[in-house]
Amino acid sequence: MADVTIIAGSPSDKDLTKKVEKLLDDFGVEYESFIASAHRNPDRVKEIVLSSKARVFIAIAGLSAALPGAIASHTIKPVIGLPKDVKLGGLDSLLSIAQMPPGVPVATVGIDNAKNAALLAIEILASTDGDLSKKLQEYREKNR
Ligand code: RP5
Repeated sequence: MADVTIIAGSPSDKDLTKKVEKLLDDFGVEYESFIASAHRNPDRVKEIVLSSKARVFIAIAGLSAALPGAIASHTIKPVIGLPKDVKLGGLDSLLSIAQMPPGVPVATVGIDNAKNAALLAIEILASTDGDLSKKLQEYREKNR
């Protein structure tokens, strides 16, 4: 069963999706990946979120980047937004993801920082998984 549900807003977000998947693979974390846009396929986004059994969502989006917030509107599970640089150096996407209305939070990582999106999801999972926690400690030590 997937512990992480990844949703990207467009096939053009594939580069970041692959980087997130690579790190989750390295840690042996199971995930499922979808492409669905908050603006182009809102019903599909809702369907994916409501049927997901994952414990955390990663949402990859550029431009107005409504996707992480749209996901958060349908779930109380943690949502990590990964802003993509499409225009304006990705600042549009970063601010859109960060500026959620009070009451519906979305976590965000740096622009194009797929590695941190995956690591933050892993940290959330590791808080209740001793083996994963150990792997994360080793990863940190290795990267000191
Ligand atoms: C966003 O618009 C997507 O997440 C993507 O980053 C950006 C451009 O989408 P395409 O026009 O390439 O489909 O919704």
